[in-house]
Amino acid sequence: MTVIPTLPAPCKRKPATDSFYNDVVQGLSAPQKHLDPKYFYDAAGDALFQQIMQCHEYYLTGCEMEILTSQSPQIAQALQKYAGAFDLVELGAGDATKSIHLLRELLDNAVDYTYFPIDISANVIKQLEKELPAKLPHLQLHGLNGEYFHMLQQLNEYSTRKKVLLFMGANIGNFNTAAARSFCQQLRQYLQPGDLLLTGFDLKKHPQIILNAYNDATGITRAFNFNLLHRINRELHADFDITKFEHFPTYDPSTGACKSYLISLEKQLVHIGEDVTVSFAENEALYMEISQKYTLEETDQLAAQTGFKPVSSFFDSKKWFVDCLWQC
Ligand code: AVI
Repeated sequence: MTVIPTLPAPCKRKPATDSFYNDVVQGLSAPQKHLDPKYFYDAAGDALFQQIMQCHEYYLTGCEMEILTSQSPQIAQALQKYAGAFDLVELGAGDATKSIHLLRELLDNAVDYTYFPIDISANVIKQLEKELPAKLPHLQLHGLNGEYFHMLQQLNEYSTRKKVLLFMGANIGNFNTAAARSFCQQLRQYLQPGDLLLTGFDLKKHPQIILNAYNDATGITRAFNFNLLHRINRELHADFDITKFEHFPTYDPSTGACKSYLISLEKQLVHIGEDVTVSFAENEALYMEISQKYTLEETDQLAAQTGFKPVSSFFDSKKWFVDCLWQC
């Protein structure tokens, strides 16, 4: 006899295995309430981040783009000098709008390499596999859809070639300094002596310039932060009242920590599904994201602490941003 299990009635409570739900509940139950910024990037968050990158206050994208468009020949030369023959692996490849300049330069120099973009979004990888060959017909491309370390592990089983890892866009800034150290140490474990890492850092500069980048006049960064509350409302059946929170970016020039908060404008209760109630005091801060800024000396220290040796630095003309080349 076949027993057909009864399907449970649709339930407003999320299962305990849902990591989004668990992370949100855990973050909102902590003494310093926080949300994990990786959840910013749903479809609406992706679109808002695209708009942030177009904002004139958000200088980071333009600075790194300038480095890639004007210095790809020098970067390509350095990669060949320090690595010889290699494959190019990009963590969080996105649409490769910056790295395409380096990819093209390497192809123009007849460098034999395969490009392995890694991204958590299957859609991103699908798009890259569809669009890049049209732009770079001779490119050998193998997309990897999944979590960085898991994909690096798979790659190590598949290819024994030397690796050049790209981690662009100041993504490392979204870790606090301790987490950046442990991330680099972990990365190092998937690399061999002689492998290279090219990673972008936003540099310390006048505090107002940094603060404005996270507080654009048109309110796109504000909307980007609030989008996560909308997402929680929609996907986890919560009832955040957006009008009762204020976007509050901060920058501490002594530590280089640029942190964004949402401030509760009054004492209030927020429900998540039927089981969880979170209470906010008036003026309580919900910590959303860090975007850590560095000096070049601090990037050198980070390399030294995590098993890398800095071999070259590529700056934009204002020296606001640096792509550091480190070797294992
Ligand atoms: C993705 N990351 C490098 C951006 C940053 O600058 O920290 C995310 C961002 N958040 C607000 N504006 C941009």
